Amino acid sequence: MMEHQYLDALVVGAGFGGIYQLKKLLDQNLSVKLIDMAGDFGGTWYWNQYPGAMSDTESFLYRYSWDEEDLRSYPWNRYYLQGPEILAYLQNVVKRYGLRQHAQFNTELTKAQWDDAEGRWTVETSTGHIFKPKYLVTALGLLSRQNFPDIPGIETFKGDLHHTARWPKGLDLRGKRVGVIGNGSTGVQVITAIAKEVEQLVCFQRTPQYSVPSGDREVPPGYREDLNRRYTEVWQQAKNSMFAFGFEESTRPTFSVGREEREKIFEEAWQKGGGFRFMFETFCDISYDEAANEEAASFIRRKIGEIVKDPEKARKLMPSGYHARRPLCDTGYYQQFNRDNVDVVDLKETPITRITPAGIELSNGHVCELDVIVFATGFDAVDGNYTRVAIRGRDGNSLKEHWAEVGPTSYLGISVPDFPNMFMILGPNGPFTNLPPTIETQVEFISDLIEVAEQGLTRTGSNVSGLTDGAEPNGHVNGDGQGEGTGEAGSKRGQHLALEPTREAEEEWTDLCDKLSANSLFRKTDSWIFGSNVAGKKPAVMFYFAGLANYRKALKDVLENDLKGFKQYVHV
Ligand code: FAD
Ligand code: NA7
Repeated sequence: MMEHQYLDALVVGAGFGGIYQLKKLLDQNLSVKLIDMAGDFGGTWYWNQYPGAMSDTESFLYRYSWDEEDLRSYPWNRYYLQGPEILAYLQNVVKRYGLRQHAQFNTELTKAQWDDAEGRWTVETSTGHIFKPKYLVTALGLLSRQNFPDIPGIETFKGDLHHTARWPKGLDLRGKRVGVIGNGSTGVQVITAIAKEVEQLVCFQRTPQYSVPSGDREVPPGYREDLNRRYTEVWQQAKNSMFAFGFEESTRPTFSVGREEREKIFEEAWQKGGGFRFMFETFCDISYDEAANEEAASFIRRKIGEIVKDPEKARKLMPSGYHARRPLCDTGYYQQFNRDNVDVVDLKETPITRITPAGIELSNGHVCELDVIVFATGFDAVDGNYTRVAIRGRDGNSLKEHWAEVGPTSYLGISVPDFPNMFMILGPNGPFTNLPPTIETQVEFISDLIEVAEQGLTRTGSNVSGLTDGAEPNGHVNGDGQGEGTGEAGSKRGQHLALEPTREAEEEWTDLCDKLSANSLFRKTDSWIFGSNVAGKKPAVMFYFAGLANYRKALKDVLENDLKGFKQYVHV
């Protein structure tokens, strides 16, 4: 059995969240290790290497804000970033800050247990390594655990079968008969990218989507220079907005303008591109007012009708109901259905009955013969990676058990009662936004909490408010890897605080999130956002719908008011 490795902090996950958290805690002179079950850094962008993978946040905001030199000089030249570019960007950050030496890959957290006597977590991994950190920061990703529907006969298929979130490098689809199940953001991207190269493409669609053009193109000359001049304000605006997508959300109700003006506003948004822009920069009430929503929805339906030439395909692709899922945008999705080699199957009319060795069999008996089946079926989002493994708190209960009745709950989307010094990045009931700015906000808050907890080393008493002046440096080994290794050298023993939220704080936050989304049409529409996309999963409120600016205020309020909502224990 391997010896236990004592650490100040263990960060799990090597995406946007884990990378920044690792850097921040190293900067705080703590001994830190990062693990990921992936083979390298990148998180989402390591796993999702399917053709067409692209961020639908514009390039200027799908990155970290804190490295000003990198912000202004790192090369990109289109309005949106392709998956491989984002992966390269993250790996460049890792290189720039020498983070690789602190990371261990192909290492999955399988179990974690809080030990009250030691004031540490015991973390077991798939490789047999056991870590004993004082702080466990989980950056497991909210769109990371695959949803792989269990379709009868799946194991009998003679061809290749791939989930988009586990795309094999270099898979060549040229000349193949390909079936894609799913048409969410991922399905739309992969379908658009492969339609022109495959022999035949059959899209198995359960629910038609509302998608608008992304507006992706090269940025014009002078764009970067202008942005570089304004970057400070650009981030300020984003962090003080609802969705942090880089535009002012509209305050204009849909019916405050006449029909002609409305049409003009939608048309301009369609031409400009961007799913969030179309929904939130045009009018303020599309996501909660039924009549306003129908105006936006019917505009998109008319566009689909104009684009798709075959009336039967157009009928199948036509969405009905609310436009109230995560807004999508594309680089020519509906246009692909004008190709003779691309068809769509409406799974509500003819459900899949089973997968056979030759392909996919429908309820009408027809078998679509295929060489490759692509599952673009999304994720067990938000809590999926947490309930999959056994993370057990003070009382021995797992997070899964803690969440069994009410659904995934937390205080601030970050911490959970009875799980001391465990901090989640993008945990349940965090803000629904462009994610890097929210991730940064959470990483910085978690780093502040850990700083406070560490000051317990040089202080007595558990009152954090008494710890703010004159704290001495804690003398931990710095982040260059020295002192890591087995034994206690990597994490100096002494007093530290264990921080966990009170049950009341968790309840209040949960109630707030419930109230904030009560009127949202998103909540009345099945999708991963409210946990209603996976068979057997109980729908639940999983996001804070008051936006990033309000969220940042709430976190500041906690820090300025003696860690309001947190209990503190001293551990020696
Ligand atoms: P991730 O990048 O998901 O990283 C989590 C890591 O944790 C993974 O590498 C995983 O292997 C690891 N992990 C999980 N469980 C364990 C375990 N038990 N042990 C060890 N390791 C574990 N967001 C936007 O804001 N804008 C976009 O345009 C956008 N586009 C997206 C497109 C796609 C195709 C997908 C899938 C997501 C997109 N997202 C987008 C969301 C995206 O996930 C976030 O923007 C961001 O990348 C999340 O970073 P993260 O570090 O929190 O998690
Ligand atoms: P999504 O948005 O959850 O889309 C998944 C798609 O897969 C969607 O069309 C689903 O249909 C379909 N699906 C799921 N299960 C099945 C089964 N059993 N049978 C047929 N079709 C199924 O995931 P994405 O990966 O596209 O996007 C997730 C987020 O990642 C996205 O919002 C971005 O933020 C990035 P449904 O619509 O549920 O009827």
